[in-house]
Amino acid sequence: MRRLMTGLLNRDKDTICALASAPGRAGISVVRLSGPQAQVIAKKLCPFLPESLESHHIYYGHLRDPKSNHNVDEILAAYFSAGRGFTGEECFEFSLHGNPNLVDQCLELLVEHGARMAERGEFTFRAFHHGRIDLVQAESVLDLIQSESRKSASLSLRQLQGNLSSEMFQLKSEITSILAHLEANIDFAAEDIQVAEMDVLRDQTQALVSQIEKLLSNHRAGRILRSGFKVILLGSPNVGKSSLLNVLLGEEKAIVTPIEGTTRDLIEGQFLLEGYPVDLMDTAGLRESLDEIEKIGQKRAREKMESADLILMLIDGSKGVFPEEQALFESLPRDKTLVLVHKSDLKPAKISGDFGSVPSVRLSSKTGEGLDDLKGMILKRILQEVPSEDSVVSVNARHYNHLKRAQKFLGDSLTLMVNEESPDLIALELHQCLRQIYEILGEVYDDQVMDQVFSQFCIGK
Ligand SMILES: Nc1nc2c(ncn2[C@@H]2O[C@H](COP(=O)(O)OP(=O)(O)OP(=O)(O)O)[C@@H](O)[C@H]2O)c(=O)[nH]1
Ligand SMILES: [Mg+2]
Repeated sequence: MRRLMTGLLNRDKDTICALASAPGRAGISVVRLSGPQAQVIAKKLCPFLPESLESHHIYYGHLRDPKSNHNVDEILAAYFSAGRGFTGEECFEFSLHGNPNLVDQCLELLVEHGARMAERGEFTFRAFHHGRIDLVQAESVLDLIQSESRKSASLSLRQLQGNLSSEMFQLKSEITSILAHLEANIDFAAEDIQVAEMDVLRDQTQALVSQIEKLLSNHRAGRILRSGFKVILLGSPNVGKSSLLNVLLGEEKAIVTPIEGTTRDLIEGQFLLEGYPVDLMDTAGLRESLDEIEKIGQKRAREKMESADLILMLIDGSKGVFPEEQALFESLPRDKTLVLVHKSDLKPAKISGDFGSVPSVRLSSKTGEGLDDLKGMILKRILQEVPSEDSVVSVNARHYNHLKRAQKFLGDSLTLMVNEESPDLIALELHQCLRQIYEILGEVYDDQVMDQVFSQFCIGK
């Protein structure tokens, strides 16, 4: 079933090496070596290794250049036999003293004795290729490395342990079973033997449609845990958007001045709210402007508004609500908007705006008044999207697209079943659906997808 990936696969007979820990000076640095020649190469450079190695054992001694007999470093060598380490191949992890010069010498020796430098994600690609992990799990390795909060790390870890993969395997086996019954129907059609009642298959298909629907609904929650709940600050110039961004981020990220039109481009920062990542975006104040740059900034702000999870519309409470602000408010989606009556430390103007049922908070970036209320309201919105984080399955954009297609093929097959169309036609749709699941798991793939997934990794992973 698998198509070969031209780049990395053709070279999988090579033994590869790379620095696996962060570059630079550190307590220790870890160099990885993996591939068919790993043991031969390691034994040339580590005379302390015994003739017969035991998997998952750590050996201690000197890394030595066999040509000069010069000791390079005092190291620990962890050994993993073929099929038992991360890559599925024979593999070593050398712990050196954390000095880039030592690491360079070690890598040079490994290359000199038959290894080559690994490419981005090549260790993980090998783990995938040798069936140690599926593509969904490979992606979770990347997510785990890149996660910026504990919650997103724990989500990635659950995925690495296979929570989404097992859902996919279950879908795969159920669709395959429906197909088997259908195809038996086709084979025995001439003999007029009904293998499985069509209404049973129809109910099973319907249940699968709902199962996929449930997974799709995880997309948003997974995205929030992975890359943050997106909050955008909107409002007229000078209402204090940048000041609020700075207070929430706890740093002077955006420039604040009493001059209208200070912020012209998007300014973004992340903070954690009870451990949930919040992605906060400051925008150019919205007003009629002749300034080209400001106009572009305003256009960007409106575009970002579409993808935001929550819009915070600020007004200056000491000035009241201007007609253009009321008009801006009317153009916002009410279910994802909060109104912030800012600068509550100043003498309040009579608020003449009408915000209907949209909640509002009075607050001041200067004194901190109302900030906890605002945080509480944001958290409440997050919890509405992520009700029980332990049950969230991380459906990324790639999985989402395949699941959407799978759902469409299943839906089409269901319609054909209801209309009592021929089993051949129904089977055709189900095969297409199955293919989408295979693609999620990486059981069939095209090179471009593979390149896209693995090129995001760092070297040494
Ligand atoms: N009294 C008071 N002044 C504030 C408060 N927040 C901001 N300001 C002042 O309001 C002015 C404008 O603040 P900014 O944060 O630059 O406003 P902005 O909405 O980002 O403005 P633009 O970037 O021009 O759209 C500055 O002089 C701030 O010091 C507040 O809570 N209370
Ligand atoms: Mg600003």
